Amino acid sequence: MHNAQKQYELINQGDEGLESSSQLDKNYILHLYEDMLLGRNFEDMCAQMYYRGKMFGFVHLYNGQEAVSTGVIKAMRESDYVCSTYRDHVHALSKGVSPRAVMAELFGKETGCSRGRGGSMHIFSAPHNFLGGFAFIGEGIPVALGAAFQSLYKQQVLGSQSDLNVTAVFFGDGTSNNGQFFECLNMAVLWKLPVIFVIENNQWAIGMAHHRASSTPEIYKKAAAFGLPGIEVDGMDVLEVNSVAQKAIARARAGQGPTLIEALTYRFRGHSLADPDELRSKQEKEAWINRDPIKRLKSHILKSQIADEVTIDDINKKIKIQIDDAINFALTSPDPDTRDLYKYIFAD
Ligand SMILES: Cc1ncc(C[n+]2csc(CCOP(=O)(O)OP(=O)(O)O)c2C)c(N)n1
Ligand SMILES: [Mg+2]
Repeated sequence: MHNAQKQYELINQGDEGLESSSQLDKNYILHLYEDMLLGRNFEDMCAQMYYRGKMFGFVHLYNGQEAVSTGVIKAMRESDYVCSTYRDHVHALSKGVSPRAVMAELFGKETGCSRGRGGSMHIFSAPHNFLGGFAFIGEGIPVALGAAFQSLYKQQVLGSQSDLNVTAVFFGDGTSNNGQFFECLNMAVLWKLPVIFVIENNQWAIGMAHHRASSTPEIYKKAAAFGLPGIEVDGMDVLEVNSVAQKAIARARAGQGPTLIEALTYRFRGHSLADPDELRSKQEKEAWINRDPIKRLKSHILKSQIADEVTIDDINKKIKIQIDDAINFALTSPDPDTRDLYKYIFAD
């Protein structure tokens, strides 16, 4: 996986999207496809398990938005940081947290990545530099700034010779109307922090249409007021997202400061599994579902003869095995011991 990433970093990138990807490493494209498929299948299984009563509280699924997680996070290194939202399962999977550890967390089991104490909205994994999982909107943005600041501090003040680590923070269109976003844009530019603001503009904040809630619905344009690059990208095209992310990451790593990426995307399910999803029109949903990022990449792979149906099918089978394994692991894992109720509340 890391090799495919390294190879890719060396390749000259075009930014015209799916059609221009012929020079991209084929294994890397299949790696992106596999990651998106893992996210989709994982979330579909979550829905099944939720309705069978295996999960508690709110569960927000990521179906439809996979190209954003995969495109950005697969362009990053293992040592880089990611901050997410309550729609966090798939970001964690892309960052390398195992499906077992995420599923067990959703089941509230001791083997979960947050020891079963967090649940769906609080996926966290220190070994993967995956900093959450936040229930409050916008909460991850200042945390991401802190992660980016410590990376710069290590280099500039403590004299570290290693490359700057980059932090990507994901959040929604609705969240971009929140004050923390603007404060953090200001500070990130002022201190040239190695951070990427990734706005997943899925057009809705629960039942509020984005164009009804924002003074300037084109969120990327707001970057200009703070002096950082603001880039709009087709969030249903993983190769385009990946190309834009590669450039933003290279810029951040070189100490040139932050970038704002607005990815235009759509969630294929309701806001959460408790949402009957009655406010969005059938036509709107269908138009976006027709642009399904996984189907698009699959047809590109076949059309460009990057791989054949057999290879695609093998990836499918591999993912299904992984998901079944995650479910069995979560089902058979122990609940936290009630005697450990106060464990992990304070640092040892
Ligand atoms: C500080 C805070 N205020 C309000 C809420 C309630 N809330 C939960 S999700 C949400 C909408 C967020 O929409 P968006 O940022 O577009 O993300 P999406 O759900 O579309 O991914 C709101 C207002 C919250 N979680 N936190
Ligand atoms: Mg939204």
